[in-house]
Amino acid sequence: MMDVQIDSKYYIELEEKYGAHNYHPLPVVLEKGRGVYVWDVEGKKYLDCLSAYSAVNQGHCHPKITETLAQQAHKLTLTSRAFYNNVLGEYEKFMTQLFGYDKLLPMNTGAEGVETAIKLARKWGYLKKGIPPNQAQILVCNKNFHGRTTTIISFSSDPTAKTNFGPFTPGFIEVPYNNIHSLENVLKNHHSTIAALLIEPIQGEAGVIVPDEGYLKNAYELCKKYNVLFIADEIQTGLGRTGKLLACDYENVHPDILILGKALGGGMLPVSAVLANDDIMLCIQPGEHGSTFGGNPLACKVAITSVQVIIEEHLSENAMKMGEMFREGLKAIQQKTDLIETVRGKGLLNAIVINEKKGVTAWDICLKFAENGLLAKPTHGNIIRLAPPLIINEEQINEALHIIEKSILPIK
Ligand code: IF1
Repeated sequence: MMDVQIDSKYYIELEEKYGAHNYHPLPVVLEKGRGVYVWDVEGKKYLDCLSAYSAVNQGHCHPKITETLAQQAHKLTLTSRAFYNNVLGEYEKFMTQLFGYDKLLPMNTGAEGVETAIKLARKWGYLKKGIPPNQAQILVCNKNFHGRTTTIISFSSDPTAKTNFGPFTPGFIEVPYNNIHSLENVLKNHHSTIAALLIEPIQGEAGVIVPDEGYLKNAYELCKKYNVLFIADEIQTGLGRTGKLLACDYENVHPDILILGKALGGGMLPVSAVLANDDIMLCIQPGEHGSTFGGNPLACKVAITSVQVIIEEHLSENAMKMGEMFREGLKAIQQKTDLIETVRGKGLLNAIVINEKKGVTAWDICLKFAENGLLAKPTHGNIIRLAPPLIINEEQINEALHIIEKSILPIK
């Protein structure tokens, strides 16, 4: 067999030939990660400004999390929930006491967490609010992103996410995001059959849409007024990403149902969690919901360490500080070019909106970033999300800003 050149091209062709084409990745083949950096198969180093969509808040291959993973992997990894195990209860106690809830329902992916929250809210709606059978409605926001399952895309407003995947799950009413009057009108007119509002505190996929100050608090108060559960999807915004442990903390909103995921697994395993108090959580009784891997000892042990790292290394506070520095630097670059229309974000969940009228696309710019050693990817065409791991320091923020400036300014 002729010598095959094992390089990026080789791996890209493998995925092209043998893998489903459900993504269009940047032409970068990664082999190693540590902290805020990743390396491709040619040994080129990149500063990661995507963090696997906020699943690597603690940095790549965090030594403490890797150590926990390795230790537990030699002891006990999966029991199913047919039996108890000596990790799940400890994890549930740790998480419920940290976030202030009675109970936690462990799942794996973010979408499973969202599906669990939907089922829980509907159950509560029937058993506790007295909504007539099969008439529960859940309010969702325009431009939402909560995952890729058939029910979740049923309430997506993105044609790409839903076209030709029907028929769709009923029972969802769309309201405009960041519009308290529309929310109040819908609640006033339909509250008797509305079980919950499902909301992202900041809309990630939509392009890091930060709502007006007070919107979340007012939405929460309206939900209280109309006996509607407030479900916060903090899968992307939670665990320090926006500069607080939860994005809801900015407005002292304590969601009735809290959904966590992504960085809960420390960039190692899919771990998601739904937290709620007994009057909601106990609406689901044995046999009514579950998952083969949900609550497995390996994932729970990793999740404890993942959250401990966020707290012990003050990653929320660092995200707040580094995020402010990052946005300031991005705004300084914005002054020197008309390619950047907007800079926005909170903590280390940021985005720049590219003025594509100049004939340069956000994709072209991300290719240039990669050439210069920084990884980022566009969302919704002309928006580039910039979300490095929360361990990033000042020197690395300046390194990122230098690469961004060096990539954008020469483009006329
Ligand atoms: C893809 C987006 C980000 C999420 C929120 C639930 C989930 C996600 C707020 C589901 C997942 C991921 C999915 C991934 C890309 C990425 C993404 F662009 F798709 F929307 F981050 F913004 N709630 N987001 O952001 O969690 O089931 O994936 O564990 O599907 O392309 P999951």
